[in-house]
Amino acid sequence: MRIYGDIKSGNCYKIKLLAALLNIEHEWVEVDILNKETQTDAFIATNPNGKIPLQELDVGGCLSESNAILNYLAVDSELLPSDRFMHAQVLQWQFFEQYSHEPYIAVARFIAKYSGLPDDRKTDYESKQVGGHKALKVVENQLSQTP
Ligand SMILES: N[C@@H](CCC(=O)N[C@@H](CS)C(=O)NCC(=O)O)C(=O)O
Repeated sequence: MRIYGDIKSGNCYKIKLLAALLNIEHEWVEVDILNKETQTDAFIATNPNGKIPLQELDVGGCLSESNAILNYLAVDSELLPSDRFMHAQVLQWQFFEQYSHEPYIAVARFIAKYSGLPDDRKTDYESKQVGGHKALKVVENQLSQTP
């Protein structure tokens, strides 16, 4: 199994972390997004959305979207509950992460840490703060109840 990713990206790191926790053998192929390696014809042929992480399965086929990959890898492990409600709660947090956390915190981090907070992105960076803090408050609240 091959995983294409950038270890500095949260979406990719969580795949690497899960693979490590579950001792899943894989080949990690580092992809440079700043160098537009996700936008080549060869890459787009594997993921039309042109994004990492991307999993190339050893049984053939490719899977994109970090949380789809996490679910694929975690099936039948102690990290993915088989109980219906608990499984849905995992999905609930994963959808929350993609809709309410990642678009603010990951994007703000990208602008600041990858791009060096250039002047022409400062307004964009500032616009992510309210949503990011709201998401962190939700996470803090949950962690205070179920640490
Ligand atoms: N919803 C996707 C987001 C993937 C994503 O945004 N990947 C970024 C890196 S974190 C990327 O590939 N950016 C390069 C590009 O858009 O060309 C997921 O969870 O996998």
